[in-house]
Parts: sequence; C-alpha cells; structure tokens
Amino acid sequence: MTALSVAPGVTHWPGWLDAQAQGALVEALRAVVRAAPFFTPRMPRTGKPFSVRMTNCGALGWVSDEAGYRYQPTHPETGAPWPAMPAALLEAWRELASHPHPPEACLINHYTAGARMGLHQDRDEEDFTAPVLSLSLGDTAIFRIGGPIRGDRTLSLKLASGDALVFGGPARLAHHGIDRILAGSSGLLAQVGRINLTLRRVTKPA
Ligand code: MD3
Ligand code: FE
Repeated sequence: MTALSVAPGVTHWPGWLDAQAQGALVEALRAVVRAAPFFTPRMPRTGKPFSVRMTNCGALGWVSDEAGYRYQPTHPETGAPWPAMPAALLEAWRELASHPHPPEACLINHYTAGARMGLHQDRDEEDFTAPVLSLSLGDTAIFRIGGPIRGDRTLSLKLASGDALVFGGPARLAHHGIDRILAGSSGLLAQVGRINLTLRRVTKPA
C-alpha cells in the first residue's frame, strides 16, 4: 500500500480499504445508523441547517445546534448513547494513527449531491497531539486543505471510496473542507452519495 505525503503531517492512502472491506464496513455502518439515525446539524446561533447529515459512533459524538459545537455521549434527538465503533475502525486507527490511545469519537458525515462542507478547523477537541483519521466511502469528494491561517494557500485533492487520510502534527489545525462530491462516481452505495468517517481523540488521556 502506498502512502502519499500530501503536506507536512498529511498522509493519503489511496484505496486503503479494498472493495470487500468497503462493503463490510458499509454493512457495519447500516447497524450503527439503525441505532443512531442521521440528524441534520445546525449552525451555532443562527440555526441554519448543514447540507451534510451526521451521526456518530464511539464513546463521544460531535453535534452542533444553536447552543454551539460540542462532543456529547448521547444522540441529540433520541438521547441514546452512541453505538460502539465497529472493530474495523479500531483496527484502521491502530494501523494508521501511530497513537498510543484508542479513538473516542467517530463522526459519520453523509453527503448527497449538492452537499458541501465549508473551510473550517477542527478544534473542539481537548487533545491536539492525536491525529485525525478520515476514511471515505462511496462517491469521490473534492477535498480542500490549507494551513493554520484562514487565508493560507489551499490545495485540492480527490478522495475516493476506500481512501484513508491522516492529519497529525503540523496539519492538525489546518483549515479544510469539501467543495463537492462527484455524484455517481462510485457504485458502492445504493444511492448517490458519500460517507466520510473521522476518528478522533477528544479528551486528554489521564
Ligand atoms: C484536516 N470532514 O467532519 S475529512 C469534519 O470529508 C470534516 O467529511 C470532511 O472535515 C469530510 O470535520 C473532511 C478530512 C479531515 C478531517 C479532519 C481534519 C481533514 C482534517 C483535521 C485537521 C486537518
Ligand atoms: Fe473537519
């Protein structure tokens, strides 16, 4: 498997999951989504809905509404604890994150045609020493990554089904976003769309 060094702290593993592993992971995620249905996050203050739907698995999940961005142990609509992370995700973290502590949160983003995610930083976590691991499933996304300052130059990368991307060290606070998805570029999911999984540490280990 070839690792591509995209920028300092950013490693891209094209096709890290083969077709069989992608299919198995989609099946495991169906069970997760039955227990924790996708919800539509809303912007802090304004309540404007995101175009991306989300859910989570693991001990903590990322949510956003009028009250702000945060991690919490329960689903914002059902109140149930998040389902456990599928073993394949813990395994991916062990193999790719080079970090001594297991992931606490897996955010599951669902993009349909027209969904996007504006340029932002991930800074709702207490521990920036751990990397973030992203796994892509389904339609290819046009991903954009810049630097720690909003106006930094950005570069664009296609993320295809099965790709893994690791952000650590100097890239942990880089701005990034999804410009669009290429609807119909993958046949993995029954419908047009893309699922992105981000595995993270949230708390500082004791
Ligand atoms: C770079 N998700 O959920 S994953 C997010 O494809 C998010 O759904 C995008 O950005 C998606 O916050 C991009 C790639 C990613 C994730 C975390 C990062 C890139 C990152 C953290 C720091 C720098
Ligand atoms: Fe992000």
